[in-house]
Amino acid sequence: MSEVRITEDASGAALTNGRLTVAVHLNKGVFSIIEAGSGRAVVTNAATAVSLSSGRTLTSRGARFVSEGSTPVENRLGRGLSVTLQRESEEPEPVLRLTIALYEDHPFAVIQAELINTGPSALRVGVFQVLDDAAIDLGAPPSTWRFYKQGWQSWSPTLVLDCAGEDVPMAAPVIAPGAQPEARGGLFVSELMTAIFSSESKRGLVAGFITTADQLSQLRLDREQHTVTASSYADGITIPPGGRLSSEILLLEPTTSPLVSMERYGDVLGWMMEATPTEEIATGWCSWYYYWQGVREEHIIANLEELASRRAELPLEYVQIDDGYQAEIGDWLTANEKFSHGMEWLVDRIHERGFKAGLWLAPFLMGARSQLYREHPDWAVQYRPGRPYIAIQNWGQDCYALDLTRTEVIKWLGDVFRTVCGEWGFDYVKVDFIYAGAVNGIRYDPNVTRAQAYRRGLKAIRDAARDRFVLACGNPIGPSIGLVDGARVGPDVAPYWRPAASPRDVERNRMSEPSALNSIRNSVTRWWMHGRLWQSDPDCLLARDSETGLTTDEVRTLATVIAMSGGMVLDSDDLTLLSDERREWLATLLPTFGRAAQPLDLFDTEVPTILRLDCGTHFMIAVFNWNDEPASVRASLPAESSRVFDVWNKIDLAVKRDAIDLELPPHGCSLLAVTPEGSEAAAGESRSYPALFFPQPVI
Ligand code: 9PG
Repeated sequence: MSEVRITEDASGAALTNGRLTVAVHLNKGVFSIIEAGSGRAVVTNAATAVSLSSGRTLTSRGARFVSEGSTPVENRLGRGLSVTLQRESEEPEPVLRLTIALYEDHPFAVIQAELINTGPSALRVGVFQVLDDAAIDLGAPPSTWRFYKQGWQSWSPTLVLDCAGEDVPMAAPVIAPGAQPEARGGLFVSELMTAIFSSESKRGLVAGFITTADQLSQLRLDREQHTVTASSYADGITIPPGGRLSSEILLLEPTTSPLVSMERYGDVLGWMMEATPTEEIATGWCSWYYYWQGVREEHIIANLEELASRRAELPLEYVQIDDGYQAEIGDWLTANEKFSHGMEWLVDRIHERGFKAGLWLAPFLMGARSQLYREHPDWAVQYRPGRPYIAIQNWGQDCYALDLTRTEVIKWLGDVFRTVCGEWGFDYVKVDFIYAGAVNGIRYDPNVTRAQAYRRGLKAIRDAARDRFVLACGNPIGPSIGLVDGARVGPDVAPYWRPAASPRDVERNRMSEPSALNSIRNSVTRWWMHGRLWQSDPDCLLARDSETGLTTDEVRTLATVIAMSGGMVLDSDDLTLLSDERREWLATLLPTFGRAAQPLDLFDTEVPTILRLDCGTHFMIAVFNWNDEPASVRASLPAESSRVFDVWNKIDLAVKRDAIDLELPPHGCSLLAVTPEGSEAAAGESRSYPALFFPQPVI
């Protein structure tokens, strides 16, 4: 790649870095993005627009752009050049500007919209359409396109949809933000980012926001018009006279390697949001998926003792107490009668045994029955004036969303987490249902967006928890980046494969409900987040062979997905009841490798079937059968001539060339360690694999 250059004349401006060219058509108020090598215009006729709360919309399309010229830029993305365009207007209107930048070393363009209030009175801004109905050309019709639908929060389904079919509707406020378009044929919606790829032309586009602190964002594809719109929500905040407001920054990358481009997008998003994921992956035990809300302190102690007695075999770090210890939703500092010694006592027991202690809270929720709500009914976000906003109905009550624009609420959050981490000594907090901080309601301070309110709350937790591990759960993806150590990336796992009594035909509407399959889907499709935005939590392994609806093959599949996610490894069973064999399966995931496998067929299917991880000395390859019947599959192998070890069956499949034929049971998988023959790791007589990713040095 080379220096970024600009050429300008009366009708246009062209910015290029040798990879991409951004061509601006000044007299039409639109721009195009062209692959410099092939000359293909992937994005054309792209305008930028803004909608004011008054209902007025300003768009560059049809107006003219006036170029303010180019400016060298140097920031986290390196060196580049930007061009700023102003929408021309005869009327005394607010000024809409668009800045487009290319960088020397990157194959993408970044663009940002801005509104300047040049008038005498305040303006309220609804939403920026950073990209407004931009035409997409992938060299093949939209019926061949696939759309990566990125969910709004942890539990929201994330999957690749066939554009010949239809989108899957999502309901606010739990799994969708309160800004969903009317469902209609041919409209596809993704939160934060998307990737669109034609299975025929093998060309695509990654489009996503790379800043997320201030505005929620959304991408929409209109299959009938072949257009994409990228929205950045200002939520009606005010620009005073003379003031200005920017959208979040959008990245656009035409691509023929969508997995690589999505990983690069993740890198950039992490850099821009100053995410600093640690290499050390958290491991532990969690009470939820065995004891549920019935958990008692005796259960914690029994599992702690079991862990302590098997430390060598099961080197887990955290003992995490989930939902069920608290007096009420909101009354976090009062333990209920099942935890009669109190939480500080329990932390001491956990520490005494040499483990770290974790605690679940839902800190942005306030249960209708809680003392917190009785004392502070005014702390709830309002749905309509005088009506508290119900963020979820759970635990047999309405749970309201906390208003994080109130300073008293921020102070209370600080007090809670200083007590939990400082006084009680917890080393880890699982902050759950925190999308509640970003619901679309009326807050005390109307000049704070949903994203900003949410981040104020999360920042208060981050600051009070100091260096303790903060695991987000039920969290909006974008605005959490940079403030948490770990984040759940899927719906809850469960001791059954599909949502209870869910026949296949309604499955598509239930992809956010607890089930092993729903959890697995997101752990695989959100692989690119891990190690870039945070360490991902694929949710717990349920290794048990009794009190479960999961078959042997399903448990192995779950273990395989968790291992290949590279993310956190927590088990949630009564450890005292695990058979030797099932305990060994859990042990197989330790120590963690820490890197995520790529889903090679992401754009071919809704749940990828092939994961590949390059471990340096060898590849780990997982092949899945999501069908309800056995399947024969042929998996291709990376090296021309390879030694293949079947991890779960502990058998050497000897030397294979190019491909391997596998018989997979329903919902089962094969996990293979593949070593190029003749490589050092494959040399020698005997080999054994004590752990998945770290083959023993050859003896
Ligand atoms: C504790 C659990 C566990 C679990 C979390 C979360 O009603 N709902 O929509 C709903 C969604 C998720 C959920 C519970 C209810 O699970 O993901 O790990 O901590 O809370 O209550």
